[in-house]
Amino acid sequence: MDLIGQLGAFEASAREAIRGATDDTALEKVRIEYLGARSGKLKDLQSLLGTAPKELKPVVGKRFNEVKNTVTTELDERKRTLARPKLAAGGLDVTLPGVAFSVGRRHPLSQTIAEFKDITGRLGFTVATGPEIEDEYHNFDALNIPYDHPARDPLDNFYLATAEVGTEKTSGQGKVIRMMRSQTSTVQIRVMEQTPPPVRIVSIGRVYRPDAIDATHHCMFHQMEGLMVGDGVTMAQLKTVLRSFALAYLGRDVQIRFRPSFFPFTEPSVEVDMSMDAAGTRWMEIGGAGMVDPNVLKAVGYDPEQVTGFAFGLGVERFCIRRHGVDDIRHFTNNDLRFLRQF
Ligand code: FA5
Repeated sequence: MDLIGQLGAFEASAREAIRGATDDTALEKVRIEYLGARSGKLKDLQSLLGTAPKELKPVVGKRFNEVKNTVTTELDERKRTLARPKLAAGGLDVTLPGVAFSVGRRHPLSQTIAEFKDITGRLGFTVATGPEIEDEYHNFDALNIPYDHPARDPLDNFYLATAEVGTEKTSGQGKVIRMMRSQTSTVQIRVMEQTPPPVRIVSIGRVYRPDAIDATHHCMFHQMEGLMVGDGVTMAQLKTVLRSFALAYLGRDVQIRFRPSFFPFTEPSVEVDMSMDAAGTRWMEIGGAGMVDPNVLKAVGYDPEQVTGFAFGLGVERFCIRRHGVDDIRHFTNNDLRFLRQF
């Protein structure tokens, strides 16, 4: 029999002997007979390895190691089995390994949203919600975005079928035009329509835009809207809230900067960036903000002479990207378990 055949025969016979050993002493005998360092059968086979033809040596060597490992593992397992307490017929062996159930975990964005609510809650903001299927009135008109504003371009929004519904507020030519909301600022309006001042809310949810998708842009993403209206609310408070929020979520090494900007529903307006490295050489935009425009306050029945307010809208994915070093926004929706299991 060639050496490979002999190794196979050794393996088969050792396994049978291991299975046949019914107590420790018998098993120890088997061990010495097959794996004993001085006169075991494996030792005899090992001494034959040198006689194998040169070209077969790697194959034979590999097979020798496999056989050795298999027999050693079986021997150890048998040893453990014999060491277990004997059971009464039909009894439960409490020493058997348990059945491991794989437990799911929350999506990284759901974890982020929960933390956002927690941090803003500590700053005194309560959570409000609004519909993802919106009407143009709440997405644009009430936010002081004129009918001919480029933000309403059909190429920049997901419009839905139109319908004339008598009781709802109409936009444009007397029709209720529905759309997937393009910003969570709609919720500002819905809250102010129903609540007298003061208000201090955040609203976190999905928004939809037919943007070109790349590492930092998606066509469906999340925003956190914030709104605080009351007597004497100031831009300084807005900046403090945004900076405190960003530091609480991202850590104290992050830098936040404000750039002058324009939104039809705030005046003055800013865009907010976060630093992406310690030196502040790379920045990423995280949101827009500003003091609520008096026209918006009037449209919801507030008196701009009595109250002022600030509002902000932050990109949730962008925060999560920085916190966890995620290199592409698409990971959040690819459903790749290798990514999701890291959170
Ligand atoms: C707005 O949506 C305004 N509603 C923000 C606002 C609210 C201003 C209240 C004033 C007062 P903007 O379009 O810049 O602004 O979007 C805000 C943030 O959403 C961006 O800074 C970015 O972080 C995120 N964002 C925008 N587009 C995308 C996209 N395609 N994919 C992922 N995140 C996006």
